[in-house]
Amino acid sequence: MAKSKSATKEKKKKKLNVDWKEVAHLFLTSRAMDEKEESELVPQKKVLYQFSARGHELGQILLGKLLTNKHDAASAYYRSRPLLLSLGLSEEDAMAGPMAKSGGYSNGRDIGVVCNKPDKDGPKVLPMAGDVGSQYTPAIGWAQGIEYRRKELNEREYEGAISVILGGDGSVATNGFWSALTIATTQNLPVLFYIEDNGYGISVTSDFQTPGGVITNNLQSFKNLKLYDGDGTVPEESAELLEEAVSYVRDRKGPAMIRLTVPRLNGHSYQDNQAYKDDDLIEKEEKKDPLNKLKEYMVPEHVTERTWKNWQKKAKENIEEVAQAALNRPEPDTSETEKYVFAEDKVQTVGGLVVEDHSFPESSETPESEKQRINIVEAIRRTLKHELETNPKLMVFGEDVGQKGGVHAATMDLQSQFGKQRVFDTSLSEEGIIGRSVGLAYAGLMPVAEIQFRKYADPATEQLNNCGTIRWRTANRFAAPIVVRMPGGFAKCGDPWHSMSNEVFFTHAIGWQVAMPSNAQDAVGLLRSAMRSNNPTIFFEHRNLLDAKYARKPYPGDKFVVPFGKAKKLSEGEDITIITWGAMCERCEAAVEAQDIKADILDLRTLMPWDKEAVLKSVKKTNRCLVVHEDNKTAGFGAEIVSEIMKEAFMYLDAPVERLTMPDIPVPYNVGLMNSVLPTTEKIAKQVDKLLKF
Ligand SMILES: Cc1ncc(C[n+]2csc(CCOP(=O)(O)OP(=O)(O)O)c2C)c(N)n1
Repeated sequence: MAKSKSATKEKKKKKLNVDWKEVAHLFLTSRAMDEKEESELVPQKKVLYQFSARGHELGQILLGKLLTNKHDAASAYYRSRPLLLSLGLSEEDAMAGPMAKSGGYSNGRDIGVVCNKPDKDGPKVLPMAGDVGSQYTPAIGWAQGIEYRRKELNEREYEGAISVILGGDGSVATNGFWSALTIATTQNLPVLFYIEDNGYGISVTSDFQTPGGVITNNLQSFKNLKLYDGDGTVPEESAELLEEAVSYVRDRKGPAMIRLTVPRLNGHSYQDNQAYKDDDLIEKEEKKDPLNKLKEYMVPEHVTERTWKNWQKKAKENIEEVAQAALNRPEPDTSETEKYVFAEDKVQTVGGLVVEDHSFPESSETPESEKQRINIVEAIRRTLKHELETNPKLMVFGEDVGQKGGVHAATMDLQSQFGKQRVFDTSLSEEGIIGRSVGLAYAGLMPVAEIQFRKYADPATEQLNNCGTIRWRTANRFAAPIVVRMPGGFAKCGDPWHSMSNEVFFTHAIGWQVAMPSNAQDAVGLLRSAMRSNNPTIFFEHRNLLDAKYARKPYPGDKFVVPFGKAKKLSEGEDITIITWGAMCERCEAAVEAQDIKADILDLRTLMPWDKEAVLKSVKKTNRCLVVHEDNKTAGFGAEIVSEIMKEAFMYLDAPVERLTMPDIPVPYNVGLMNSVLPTTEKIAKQVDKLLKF
């Protein structure tokens, strides 16, 4: 049973292992930074976004000093700069970030307090994000990664490592918080939730975020969670509670949560004037300033008043110099702004297999065909199996993926062959599945996640979007190459839930590769490429193709890969170019066969990147083009293709480039309704005919 505990109630004082002088130095440094920004740099518009840490510093600094294992990681948020300083972030980087100067943790790409620390040989700070609550689930992935490397890969250096998540009292109302809490407590992961309760979100009080306003009270009955509660402004109390909480998690007693109350001495951000707080409250908060409490604790028992004043003066002088050095840094190079959306020449510091110098078995673009044809489900299963066999860092998971083998049977028997650490069920939280994948990838593993149906990736949208931008946001310091398998599209019938494709969403999201195989051979090659890639990939499994005769092909061998961005010609001809992918390939082929014409049918196979070169080459030859897709029309991926053709091949066209797609509605359930709106063979043939006669 979880138990809450306050250090003030402890009778016996523990001997603390704290270097208070260092804590004071870091505290004064952080405070001087905030003050410099608030009094000068923001008013002068040299810093455009400022989120003050004033009031929150003490606990963060103490926590940072407790993160001593090389494989510890913290997932923090915009008010966490004191933690980063405590973990050794350079003072100049800490000030240059908010100034959007070059270098540092994002090279001017991200708001300064949304930072990261990719220390190869020490504790890391995982890339922060602006979305409140999104910091939780990646940290869970890191924790699971620690345990996987420790237990499954027998890497002793992961012994005792922990994952820490920092969040405010507002963040406990988010999906990410609950998803992470569920995974941590059901899987008994080494995670410490560190809640900085300043009583407010922006202007909304804690009792709107959790009934009664105190999250640790409400979690008393949460199984497998140790709770600590205290005043984050009192030096000894904070230090003692934090030491206990960190040790509890390090000793593998289970996950824990510590809630420390702190005053928020500024508005939420610089722009927030706190008009929603009355003067009394503001005064009360000022009185709770942890800097005064630290001073009271240290002067005169540990140092003299004079020494303290001297430290304070020195910290201010130092920050003047640091700020000037940061201001002197050059502006970021505009010619590099588009770099690092995807992996480039320079390898990231943290995340993915490439960082681990992982070497894969040989690969080949030439299929070694067996005689027997297999369906896509079997193709996926065999490819997953082979990669699981040859890559101990690869794991496969999702809802019902374990014993059941997935609701589409693509992971059937994999758990019994590879064990529950490598092939496992997850809780019903897509945000949890994707966020956890991101953390696992940071930990140097290759997560292959299944989302049961495309539409059910919706709750994971925040994590998916953030995953795609990690490399760019951190200027190539971090990356999270993961594979997300997701079945979708129509099948025996349609419906708005299981049958959506909406692949265009992922092509528009930044940093994702998108694969949409139309047959078993390509499924093998693309999935293998994805699992060996240094970029995240959405791997779309079309439901109507999973067991379709059209999609059955011989297994192309364990080495077979299909590179991304290479279209496949399904038929050759001069009359017209038809561009398509997924389940529409079969229909386009049938439409052409039914007529006495010769067409280039291009199966794009991947939409990001897409084979523009092959498309333009073909259109320049045939002078006519039809794009066919199942996704709805407006701003569908066809619009992108057509726009490129118009720009690059306009002078070659003998007819307007047409699109045949679903109208802008969800896929209907009734088969008659569904067929009335899907591009069918007949509709494709008719459209081709129209273009040929133009
Ligand atoms: C998903 C999301 N919704 C809304 C916001 C806007 N927002 C930024 S901070 C904040 C309040 C966060 O409060 P809390 O978690 O208590 O942290 P604190 O700022 O008090 O330290 C809100 C609503 C956001 N950044 N992300």
